[in-house]
Amino acid sequence: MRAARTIALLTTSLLLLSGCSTKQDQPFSSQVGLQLFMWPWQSVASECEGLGNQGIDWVLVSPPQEHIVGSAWWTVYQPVSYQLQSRLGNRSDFENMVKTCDQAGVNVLVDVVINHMTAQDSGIGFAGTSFEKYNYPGLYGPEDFHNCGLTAGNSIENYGDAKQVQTCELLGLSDLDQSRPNVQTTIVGFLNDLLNLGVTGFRIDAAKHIAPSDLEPIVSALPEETIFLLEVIRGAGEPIQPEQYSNLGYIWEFDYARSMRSYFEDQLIGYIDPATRFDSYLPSDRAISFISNHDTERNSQALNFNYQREFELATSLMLAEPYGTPMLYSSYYFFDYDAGPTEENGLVTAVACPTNPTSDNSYEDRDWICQHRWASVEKMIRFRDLVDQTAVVNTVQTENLFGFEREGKGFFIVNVSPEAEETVEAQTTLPDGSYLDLLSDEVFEVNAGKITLTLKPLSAIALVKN
Ligand code: AAO
Repeated sequence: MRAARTIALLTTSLLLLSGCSTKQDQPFSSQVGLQLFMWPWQSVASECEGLGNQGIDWVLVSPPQEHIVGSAWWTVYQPVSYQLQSRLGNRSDFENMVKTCDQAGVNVLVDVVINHMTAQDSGIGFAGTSFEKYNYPGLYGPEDFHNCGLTAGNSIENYGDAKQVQTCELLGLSDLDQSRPNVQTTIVGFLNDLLNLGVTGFRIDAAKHIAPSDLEPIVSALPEETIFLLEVIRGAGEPIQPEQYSNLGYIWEFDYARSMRSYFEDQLIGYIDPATRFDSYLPSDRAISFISNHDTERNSQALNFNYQREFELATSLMLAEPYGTPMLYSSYYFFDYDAGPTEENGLVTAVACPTNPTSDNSYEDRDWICQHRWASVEKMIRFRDLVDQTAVVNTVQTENLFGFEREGKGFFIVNVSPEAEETVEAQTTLPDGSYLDLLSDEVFEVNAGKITLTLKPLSAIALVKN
């Protein structure tokens, strides 16, 4: 399998190069990623050293290609050309970011928009390229787009109709026909250009809207070690499901993020069945687990900055449990769906994180939140590393508490109630002795296979051997 070979290749070459073991030796599924939504390249570069020290293995950056002009964040999801010139920076900024991150041990994955181009009749893009909705000089002409003829405006109206989803226009965006060899070649050229600049892989935006048989030749044309993360949103009862794409890459499990919202915001953690919780999800080694992304942050399907403490605790739970490859999320505060980050002279201004970032901070419109800098994140990545490869045993569950032992190595437990403090006596196979809560630095004792844990409202404990 592609992923397995990637791991072997990476491991061998890194071991040869460094002569020692590094975090990058870990299989992709044991790594931790971070989406830095709308962060300009220079800011990502400045952040990478800290990220490497925190134990973050890869960052996912926003689409880098020339896009339509406008202040809404989503202009970057309407490509005009594949020149690397955007409100997030130019080609040399991008190249420098990839090099700097690489030196810090952080891989760069890039969000690429290859399903479609723009929804505008005509215009001039960010880098000055003139275009029409079905004509992008040097790239695509009218014959390269689907004309589904299934709906009045050629736009997707019904997600229950697979043909509409994969041949009509998503949100009125001109829909590339990836079954055409010249379209495949052009897309592969764009992706190879990014790989030559040193990126490790891609998020395929709107992958659900490209038939797997049309995506496969693109994936196959790229080097075997390329990482693909596919956006195939799970929709109940829809004919197109993530599983149809799982041989092509890793896929975000949207039901994971949705469940985290219901556990924390709606406090439904007491009602889950831990034994069957992941049964309807993608297999763990194909899944990206996440608490939110830039879409769910805006559409109420997931936790967001309005539930900061819950977001932080959900992130801790995600890092504590062995489901999927976790992707953290870092973003800016907003009131208006469309609001992009602040800009100067058409470029997104450098990210300024709060001086003391915690989940208790308050924000003004379009302040950067920098969720990944909350102290608990680094601590929970440490917990994750220390308990790596251990099974989940001795689950604890009450109406407000959910916890488990990572067999013989650690114990994690969270209280989702904003009001109730609760104490439990948990059974454990952790050897008797003292254990450190990485989150509070308090010490707990395991005695005769039992441990007493008191959790304040909205809090967690993450124990490892002291
Ligand atoms: C902007 C304007 C539009 C305008 C358009 C063109 O906002 O009003 O029509 O320009 O002028 C981003 C922004 C868009 C923006 C677009 C273009 O989000 O606002 O449009 O750039 O600039 C579907 C796709 C999924 C897609 C998602 C938004 O499957 O791929 O829609 N996400 C990606 C990006 C996203 C980006 C694009 C794609 C386009 O992450 O940021 O758009 O490049 C169901 C389906 C999903 C479907 C949603 C759409 O989900 O299953 O596949 O996602 O509907 O609403 C329950 C259901 C679940 C359902 C969900 C809906 O949970 O169980 O099935 O509710 O929330």
